[in-house]
Parts: sequence; structure tokens; C-alpha cells
Amino acid sequence: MTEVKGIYRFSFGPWNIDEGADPFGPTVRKPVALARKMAAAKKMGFQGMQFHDDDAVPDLDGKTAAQIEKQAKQIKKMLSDHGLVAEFVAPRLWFSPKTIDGAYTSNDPKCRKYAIERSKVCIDIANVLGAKSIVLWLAREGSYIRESKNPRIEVLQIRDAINAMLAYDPKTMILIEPKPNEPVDSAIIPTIGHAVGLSYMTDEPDRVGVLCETAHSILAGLDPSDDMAYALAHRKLRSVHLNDQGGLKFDQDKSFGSYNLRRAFNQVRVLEEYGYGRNGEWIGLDVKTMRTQKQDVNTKHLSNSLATFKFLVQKVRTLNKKLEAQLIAARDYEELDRYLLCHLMGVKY
Ligand code: GLO
Ligand code: MG
Repeated sequence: MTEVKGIYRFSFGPWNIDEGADPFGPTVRKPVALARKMAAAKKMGFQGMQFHDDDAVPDLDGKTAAQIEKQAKQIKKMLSDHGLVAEFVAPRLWFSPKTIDGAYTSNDPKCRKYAIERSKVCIDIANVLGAKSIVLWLAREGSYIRESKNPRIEVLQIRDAINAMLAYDPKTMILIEPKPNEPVDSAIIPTIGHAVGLSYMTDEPDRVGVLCETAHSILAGLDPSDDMAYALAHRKLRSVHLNDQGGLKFDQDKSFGSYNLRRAFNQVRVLEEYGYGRNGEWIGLDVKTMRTQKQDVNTKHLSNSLATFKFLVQKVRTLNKKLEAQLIAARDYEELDRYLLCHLMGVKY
């Protein structure tokens, strides 16, 4: 594998080694225990893991605060034993019967209250694990028919929920992970632009950032490297979920660069040119095992994505900047296009 000197740290979540179930068929692989996933992470060259609150503390809704803390401490120890750290914890707000109609934006006030209380528990777990941020993937915040909710009020409800989290804990960073659809038909915070805008509406904008996922930008018809650049210009890009996506299909979470290498190159270019990682930001790989993959080779999507990222860092670093500047100055973008393709393909220019 190409070695990359520098500041990048890599992470993924337990859900990224999955059993292959999809809406049309059952699991095709056996579950892998969390400790084995951690061992695999370390072996592949990852430094951290991401969690849903109930990845760390299963069935947490039925547990007392003391039980939750005890279990979270065990996971923290398991991480340390494997030489790993926790990047973030995300409240899984899309599974419970109480979040069928959304979490922070449910039409039922009791359900909205549940979502906020659950998010506070998520912050407690993050603190025990030593994770500096929580991630809000706003899975069910939206609607299946527009008339079912007031979209302006939904935005304010999410703002209020974030404010409640900010008030609950003085340090945790809150990262919004936008996605335009799936599972809901239309999400109320569909893009990075919406998430950045929402962050400024909160009581402490400096503690609210965004997590940009490649596939989610593509599903919104946007270029992920432009989305990342937009968030960077606002100093709001605090994490990424790199993967790939073949156009407007179901959320594929393909291996990074596997569908469109040039688009992947441009994401790495934007991150690298900014110096992403300097302030502890992580490179998360939210990639999914192909359903066809057999049990004993069920982590190749992760090691391949990591290798592709490192390879593309080298491609960014070895780009002939002088030539690039000359071609830009001459406005010869056709030639620039050709040079970039040759560089990526590794053929003589
Ligand atoms: C799904 C999301 C999901 C989140 C994860 C962390 O489309 O990308 O994988 O990243 O649940 O919140
Ligand atoms: Mg994601």
C-alpha cells in the first residue's frame, strides 16, 4: 500500500462490516463481534472507530444511567486494548417506534422529547468513550407527503433540539450529516448548504459543524468536492464519510473511488489543499460490503478504500503544479483536462 506521511487519521463504524441484508433479501454473512471489528480496523491501519449510541450500549432505551455508563466504559476499554480511539457517537434516532414520524420533527411532542433525551444519553456515552463529537444523521427528519408537516417549523424544531444538546454539555461538538432522501422521501436538511445554514441559527455556531458524505452529495445532484469546499470555506467541515455512488440510485456506499476516480481525486485534492486533519479532523469511510462478498473477505471494501485514499493523496502531491498554473493562465482547460487524465491513469503525458 502507498504510504502517506502526514496528519490523516482513519475511522469507520461497526455498521461498515455488515451482514448483507437489503430491503429485498435476508443476511448473507454471519455477524462479526465488535472486538473482532476493532482488531480488523487496527490491522488495516485505522486509528479510530465511529459508533451509534446503541452500537456501544445495545438496547440502551431500557437501561439505567448507571448501566449505560458501565457498558460504555467496557467499550472504552475494548478500544484502548486495541489501540483505537472513538471519533464520534451518533444517536440512532431512526429505529425506535417513537421515531416513526421523525425524531426532533415528529408531530407528537412526546416523541420529540424522547429524541432530545436520547440525544443527551448519546452525549453521555460519547463522553465516556472520549469522543469529542456527536453526529446527527437526520434520517427521518422530513416527510413522505409535504402536507403532513410544517417545513418551516421543522427547521426550528431541529434548531431547538441542537440548542438543548449544546446547553446540556459545554464541550461536545455537534456535527450534522445531511442526506436528501432515504429513508424519508424528502429530508428537511438535505444538503451541506442547509446544514451550514442551520448551524448559524443555533446558540453556539462554533460548536456546530458538518459531516459531508460523498454519496449524499451525489444523491442531491451535487459534487462532493464542492460541498466539502463550501463547508471548509465556512470552517465547518469537521468530518467526512468518503465512499462512492453510481448516480441517483439507492444509497450505495460503494468503495471510495470505485465508481468515479476523478471525483474521488477532487475530494482528496480539496481536503489536502486545505490541510484537513490539522485540527484533528478524521477521514471516515462509510462504505458497505457488497452483498456478494463472502464471509472471510468481508473487509476488503475498507482496506481498498483506505488504499485508494492514500494513492490519491500521492496523486495530489505529485501533480505538476507549475504546468497546472501555466495551463490555467493560458485558459487551455482542454489541455489541463488531458494532463489530469494522464496523471490519474499513470500514463506518460
Ligand atoms: C446513512 C448514513 C449513516 C450514518 C451513520 C452515522 O445513509 O450515511 O451511515 O453515517 O448512521 O450517523
Ligand atoms: Mg454516513
